[in-house]
Amino acid sequence: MTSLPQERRVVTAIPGPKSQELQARRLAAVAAGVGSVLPVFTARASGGIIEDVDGNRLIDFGSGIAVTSVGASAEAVVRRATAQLTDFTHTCFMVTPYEGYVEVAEALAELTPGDHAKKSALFNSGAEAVENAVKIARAYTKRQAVVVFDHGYHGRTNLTMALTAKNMPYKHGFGPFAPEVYRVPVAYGYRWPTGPENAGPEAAAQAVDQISKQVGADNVAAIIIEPVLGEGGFIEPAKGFLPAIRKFAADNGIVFVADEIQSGFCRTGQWFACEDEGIVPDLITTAKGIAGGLPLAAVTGRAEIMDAAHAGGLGGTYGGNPVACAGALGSIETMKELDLNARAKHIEAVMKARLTAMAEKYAHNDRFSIGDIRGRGAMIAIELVKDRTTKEPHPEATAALAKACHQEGLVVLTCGTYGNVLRFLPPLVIGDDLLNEGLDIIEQAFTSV
Ligand code: PLZ
Repeated sequence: MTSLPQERRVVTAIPGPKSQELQARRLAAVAAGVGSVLPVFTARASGGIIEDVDGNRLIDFGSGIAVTSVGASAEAVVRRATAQLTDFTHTCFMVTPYEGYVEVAEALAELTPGDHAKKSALFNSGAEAVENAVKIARAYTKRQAVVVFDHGYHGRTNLTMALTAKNMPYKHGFGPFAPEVYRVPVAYGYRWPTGPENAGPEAAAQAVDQISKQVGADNVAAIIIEPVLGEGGFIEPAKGFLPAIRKFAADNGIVFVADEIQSGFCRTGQWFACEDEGIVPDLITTAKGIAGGLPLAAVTGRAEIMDAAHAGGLGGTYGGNPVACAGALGSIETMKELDLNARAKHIEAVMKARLTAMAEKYAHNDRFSIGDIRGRGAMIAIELVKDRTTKEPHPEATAALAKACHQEGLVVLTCGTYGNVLRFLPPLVIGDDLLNEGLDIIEQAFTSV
């Protein structure tokens, strides 16, 4: 296990000379289509710190896109994965199974919402989990259509590109896309024309109307939604929206799928973000935070739906790899032991208080404003606009703020359909000192940009 001093340290320009050398090699050898937010090459990472090859220590407000919630080298993850590596690396669960896979499925049945009988199938990536949720829902309902939402993100494979809303960079030039995918409005409170208080019921009514009139409820196999939309801008659907859509699905025999790949596993201060409004999904997709950085994903749901796919219809060579399963068991153990849900809520309180003060302080900045502060737990974002009245998105200021943070040794990410959302996803184990220092850097960026 790596144990790094939990202190920021900037000793070179960022990126430093060794990172720049590696970046030159990388540009010659790695395809241009694979980008990096910050070309600082990692040497070690633990807790809230990423140490680069030049000896800089960066504060991590990204968690490798919401993955390393327990830290990037959590003791229990490393211990269990190492023991598993020594025992065996792979047999393929479809050839000769092993206990770790079953234990992960049991843990998922215990942790996901609802007390009905549940089953799981394990995969390698979030996109693969979402694809399989669609396969399962189609097998169960014997219907084809899939409904997704504005600003939704579900992956980069062919089917999940079709499910993802945003063209650039995810879909542009990569079509044709899978058929029978229909997109309907989501209750984006900040940008809802009649105001956030009307967004929930109005967006739900529009979505239901479009599904009923344009697709036909009887043709719909699945409705897939992120309970907090991630890449689309950390949009919490306005209250009442999710329950209304969930009810419409139940009333019409449609499989309701919560994509909790980014929002799940303590990220929002609950095991799953859909619990916030008491939603019990039929199927739930998980990945990212589940395994402390090892590649693992799952579809979990009602046993009768999960069992609808014929034997041999689901799977893959590596799905539920034993080392990744061991990592997941270590990650879940850590989340319980350290009560990371409580920790996420604490992070929310600290961040929102500081960001609210910053929004007021910089309200009269004539270059940009914080239009909205939102998110739950350690999934917090600010939406930047040119003007609070027109709400015109300000992607340039967002990029400049992110860059200013990077240069001071704080890893932050952007997101949003309009590229104007600065998002914060610290590891849940980050200490208060680092958290506040990160916020200081963000505040400094507001004055320097
Ligand atoms: N569903 C809700 O957030 C992955 C991807 C970033 P994979 N999000 C980060 C990028 O630019 O590729 C994600 C998600 C939700 C599905 C996925 C897909 O998960 O493990 O990346 O396939």
